Amino acid sequence: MKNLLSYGFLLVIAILKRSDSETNSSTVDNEKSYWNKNTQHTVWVRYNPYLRARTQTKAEELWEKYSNMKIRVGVCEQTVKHIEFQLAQQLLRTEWCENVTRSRDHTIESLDTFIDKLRLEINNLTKLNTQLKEKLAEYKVNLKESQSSSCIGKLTDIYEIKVPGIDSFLVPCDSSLAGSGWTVIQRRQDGSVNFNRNWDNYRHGFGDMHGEFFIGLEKLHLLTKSQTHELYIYLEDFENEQRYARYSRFMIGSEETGFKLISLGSYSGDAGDAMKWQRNMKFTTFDSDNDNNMKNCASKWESGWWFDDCYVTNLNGLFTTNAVHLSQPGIKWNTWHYKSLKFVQMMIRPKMN
Ligand SMILES: [Ca+2]
Repeated sequence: MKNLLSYGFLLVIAILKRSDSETNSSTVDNEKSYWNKNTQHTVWVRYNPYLRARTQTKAEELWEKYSNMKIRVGVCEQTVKHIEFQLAQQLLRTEWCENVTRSRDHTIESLDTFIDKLRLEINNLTKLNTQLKEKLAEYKVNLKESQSSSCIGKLTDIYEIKVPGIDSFLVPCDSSLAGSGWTVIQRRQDGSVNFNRNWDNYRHGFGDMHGEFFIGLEKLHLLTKSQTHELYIYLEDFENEQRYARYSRFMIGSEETGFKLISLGSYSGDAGDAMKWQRNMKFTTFDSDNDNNMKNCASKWESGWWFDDCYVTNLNGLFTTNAVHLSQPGIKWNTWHYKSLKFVQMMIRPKMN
C-alpha cells in the first residue's frame, strides 16, 4: 500500500510537470485534453472508480477556476495597460498645459510691462497736450489782439485797426519791403503832399494812405504804448540805391511829453544809426518849438520832426530832387549821404518775442 501511494504521488507530479511544460505551448483545449487523459491513467485512480470520478470532477472544477482566473488576469492586465496608457497621455497633457501656462504667464508679464510703459507715455502726452492747448489758447488771444491792433497777418493793403484810447482807424499795411505785418506810419515818394504842417496836423495825421502821408503823433503814441513795437525805415535815393535802418524798441510819448521820441532800442541795418541823434527829442512844428536850437528848426527846415539842434536825419523834410549838400533842405539821412532821398517808408510792427 505504501508503495502504491508513492507511485501514485510520483505519477501526479509527473503529470503536473508535463502539464505545466505544455501549457505555455498548447492551446486551451489541448491542455484540458491532456489533463483528463493523464489523470485517468494514473494507476492509483484507475483502480478506484469512486476516487477516479471524484478526481475527475475536482480536476474539471479546478481547471474551470484556473481558466476563469486566467481570463480575469488577462482582463486585469489589459485594464492596467489601458490605465497606464491613459495616465501617460494625461501626464503629457499636463506637461503641455504647464508649458502653455508658463508661456502665457511670461506673455502676460511682458504685456503688463508694455502697458505700464504705454500708460507712462500716455500720461506724458496728456500733459504735453494740455500744455500745448494752453499755449495755443494764449497764442490765439495774443494773435487776436495783435491782429486787431496791427498789420500782422494782413497783406499789402489798407486795413482798419483798433488800439485802446482811440476809435478804430485805417492804416496801410506792407508785406513787400521787410517781411509781413508792418504798419506803415509815414511815406515819401513824390512830393505830392506838403509836410510843412502845424502841430494839430501832425497830431492827427495827414496825407493820402495810398501815397505820401503821416499817420499822426497821437496814434503813434497809442500804438507804441499798447505793446512793444520795432521800427523799420526803408530808404531809396535818386540813384535807386536802397538802405535800411531797423530799431528794436520804438516808442513815442504822449502829447504831454511833446510826443517825445522816448525809445529806439538797438540799431541794425546798412544806412547808419542816424535816428540816435533825435532820440529823447520832443516833436517840433513851426507853431510849437520844442527843439534845442535858438530858432525853430521846423521853420528852418520846412517840416515837423523830432529836432534836436536840428537833425542828422529828417524824413519829413522838403521833397526835392537837387539837394546834395548838408546845408540844403531835403529828405535826409546824413549817416548815409547828404543827398535828398526819393523814397522813404517808416513802418512799425509788434515785437514777436
Ligand atoms: Ca528852438
